Amino acid sequence: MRLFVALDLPWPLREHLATLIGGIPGARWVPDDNLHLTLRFIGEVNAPQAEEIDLALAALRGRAFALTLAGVGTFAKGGRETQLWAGVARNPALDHLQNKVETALQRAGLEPERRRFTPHVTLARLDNAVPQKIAGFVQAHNLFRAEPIRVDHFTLFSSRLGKEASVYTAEVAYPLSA
Ligand code: 3AM
Repeated sequence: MRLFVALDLPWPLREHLATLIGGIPGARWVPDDNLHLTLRFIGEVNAPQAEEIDLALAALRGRAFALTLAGVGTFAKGGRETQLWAGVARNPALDHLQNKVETALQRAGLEPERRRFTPHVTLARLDNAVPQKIAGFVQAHNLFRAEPIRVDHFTLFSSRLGKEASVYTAEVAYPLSA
């Protein structure tokens, strides 16, 4: 199965994010149900590995914290913008949790993640979008700032690649203490 660790987002926040959607022809917008903040992509694993991963994540002790989504931006590959996202206001508690997840996953036998953690919520994939439209969107929504949410758990998701959008299933939620 294909796994990743993420924060799910409460419905009112997903609803708020959904109001940003639109105005970029050719963008593939993420369905509201799929909006999440990835802590660590894992990829394909077999059942024994999945079990190890679950055990390691269940042993992680972390504290609940507040999180605010703020700003929008893009990731680019080979000089082309590929991904449009909502950003996260500076959040040492989130970085700390991500670090703990990374450590737990290495304990479960995964190779270290080489890429730096850049917290974001993907809003759209931009395969065929016109750069001026993307720039316009970023300018228009630069001051986006959501209500803070309380993060009191993180989640192991499985992902099935669908034709239109991937189908994400929350497999296990791991509580963070108050
Ligand atoms: O949270 P976002 O949307 O940035 O792009 C995938 C998504 O990221 C990413 O994992 C998240 C949950 O599916 N992803 C998919 N395949 C990946 C890979 N091979 C990957 N990240 C890194 N390497």
